[in-house]
Amino acid sequence: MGVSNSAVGCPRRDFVKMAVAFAAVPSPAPVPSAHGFDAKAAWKAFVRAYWIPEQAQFRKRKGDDRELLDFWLSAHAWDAILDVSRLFPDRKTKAMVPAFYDAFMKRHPDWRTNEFNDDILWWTISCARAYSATKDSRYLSQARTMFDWLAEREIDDALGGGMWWKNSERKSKNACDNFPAVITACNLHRLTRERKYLDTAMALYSWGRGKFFDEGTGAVYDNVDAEGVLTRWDFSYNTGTFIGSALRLHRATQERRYMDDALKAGRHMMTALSPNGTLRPCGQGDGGAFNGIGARYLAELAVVQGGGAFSKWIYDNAETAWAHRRKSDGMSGVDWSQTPADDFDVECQTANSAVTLMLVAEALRRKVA
Ligand code: 7K2
Repeated sequence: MGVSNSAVGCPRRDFVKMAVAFAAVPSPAPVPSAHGFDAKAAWKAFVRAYWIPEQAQFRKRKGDDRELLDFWLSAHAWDAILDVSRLFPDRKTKAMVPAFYDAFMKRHPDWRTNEFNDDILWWTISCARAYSATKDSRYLSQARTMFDWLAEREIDDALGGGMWWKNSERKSKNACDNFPAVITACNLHRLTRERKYLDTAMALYSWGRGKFFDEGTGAVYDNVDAEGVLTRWDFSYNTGTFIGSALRLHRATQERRYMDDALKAGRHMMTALSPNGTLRPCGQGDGGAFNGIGARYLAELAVVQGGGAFSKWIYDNAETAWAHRRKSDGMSGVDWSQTPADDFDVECQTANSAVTLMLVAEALRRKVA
């Protein structure tokens, strides 16, 4: 895939650029962008289809307000709100940041009652981002309290380290916990400068890399059970959070091995996971969110690489998804290279993945991660 190795030793200023991304956004771009996608229009269509203003939450399916978007999927929707409030700031979107959080907290006042540790971690990632964007201390405090709770009771020496998948049982340790935990810990380290977060991040990364990362192919496998048996599912979201983890540890330590890992995993996403160049569909349900997560972190890699194959992949995918939105409501579907049929129920998280792809492509175009 022709990714130049000369770009591996990434200059420090690029990471600084990433760190201050929320603060410094180049002036708004002309819309539609020169790149054949329109992230702002995609976002507006998404809000029209799924946002319930009276509840400040997203509906799961168009035209049906009985079911709201699930716990972990809401974190990714909030991430998109954070993207938009940075890229296209206006009063209405900025107000969505606290409104969505407050309404979610009403639905789920104590996250520790959720048995999925990964669900909590997606939210701690978003909370740390929201704090960077707004400086509202309750987001930081929530991220810390929840992460500290998980780190204290859900990481142990069984299987040599790592975090458990569920806080209600001890059956497996999964990539979808361990890399989001690294991302959260790195974010908290950057925000608090407390060394314990970096230590936790490095320990979890090293354990997770040893268990899940295939050094030959760049794949990031899914989980190990309590007996240590590896399940080799190969999902874009795990590759994505592995990349996000490696990039943050590279930024914190300047050790090149982390960047090498990120590059290898990034190439895997662009090749094996993208037959014909477009990220392979993962269905709806939980799978509907996977590719948005994958794209988010591949775009971070593209930003620090400053152009090249990763950027091209992001733009190509964004253009493909935009070109295959349907006329009736502007939604892209499960497969970014196929226009969804008018009677197909695109679930909120599936639509959000395509919107996220376009938002991170827009951020990349403006050179902010
Ligand atoms: O087996 C885990 C994970 O390792 C795997 O990648 C996915 C594949 O399935 C489960 S995680 C699924 C849960 C995530 N948190 C929210 C729950 O509602 C959801 O079942 O899909």
